[in-house]
Amino acid sequence: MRILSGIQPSGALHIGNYLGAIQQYIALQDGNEAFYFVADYHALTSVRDAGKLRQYVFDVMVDMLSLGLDPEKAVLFVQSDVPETVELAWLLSTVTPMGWLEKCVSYKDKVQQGLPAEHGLFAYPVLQAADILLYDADLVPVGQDQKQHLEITRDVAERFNNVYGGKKGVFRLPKPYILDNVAVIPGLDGRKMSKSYNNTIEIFDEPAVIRKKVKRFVTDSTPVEAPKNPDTCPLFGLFKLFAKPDDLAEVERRYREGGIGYGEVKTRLGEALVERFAEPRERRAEWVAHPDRVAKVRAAGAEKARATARTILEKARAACGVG
Ligand code: AQP
Repeated sequence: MRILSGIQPSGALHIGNYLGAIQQYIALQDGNEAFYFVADYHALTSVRDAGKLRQYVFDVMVDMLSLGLDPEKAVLFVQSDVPETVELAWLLSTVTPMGWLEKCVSYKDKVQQGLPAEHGLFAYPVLQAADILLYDADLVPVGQDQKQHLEITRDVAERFNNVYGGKKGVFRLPKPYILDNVAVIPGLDGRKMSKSYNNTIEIFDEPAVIRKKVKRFVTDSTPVEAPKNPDTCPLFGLFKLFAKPDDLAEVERRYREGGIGYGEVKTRLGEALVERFAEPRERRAEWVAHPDRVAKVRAAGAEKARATARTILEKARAACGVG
């Protein structure tokens, strides 16, 4: 199967990105044809400093490599190394009704948060459709927040196929791959973990910072000795995703019986996070010390991605009569 997904270089990656997306990238790189990219064209909608953007692109490449994405198995590339993407975005734009974009929740949210109401932000789902359709993807691993955008990708592909595709169609219709237990990872304040809500725990923060941040996790005021419901507690929900089985069973039992305070759970979550990312942290230091190796991975990825992208773009150009 062909797998495709991307991550914006708009700041340090957080554990919502890891659980909601990168873990699935890692699982799917075996036995599939996987393409994973750093979405720098997309990040231009929020990052307005060239030096910062370049640094973030490097950081996300390094993060992906350190967390276990393997350039021998998956194509790792940077979106803007494949400029064919923006040409396809234009072709798709010409068949995308305004109404489809106007109903996008993500655009409305971002404008409400203070981002300027610019065309790039508004047309973001069309660029995303181009990212996906350009690689004939079957499956797109993402978090729940991307579900609506994926639906638009399918609608745009279908529309283009209907207008230009003849019997065979030009584009394959991709499916989202969203795992229920990690679809929406809560942040420190209980809302979706998100850079723009300032409620994130960064994967590669220093261990001391991770331990301290976890302490900010918002909980209710149930006293230590009172029973608590682990099924509805966001703190437990996160702990569950990182704890070792024995620790998990013990904490769950003490939740139900009473006798565990949120402070202890936060401490244990902090430790579990530090432990989980200890090895990737070491690998990360290696990659950062060798930017030439990162550049090599990037160049090789660009070449492979571009070769695939060109074929599909040519099909689309021929179908609509340009070029
Ligand atoms: N809290 C989350 N739970 C589950 N999945 C998540 N993802 C992001 N946050 C969560 C998934 O991570 C992938 C990459 O995300 P992105 O690059 O599109 O960044 P984002 O979704 O824009 O991340 P933020 O932190 O929420 O950034 P802002 O605040 O700028 O919008 C995607 O698959 C996403 O679903």
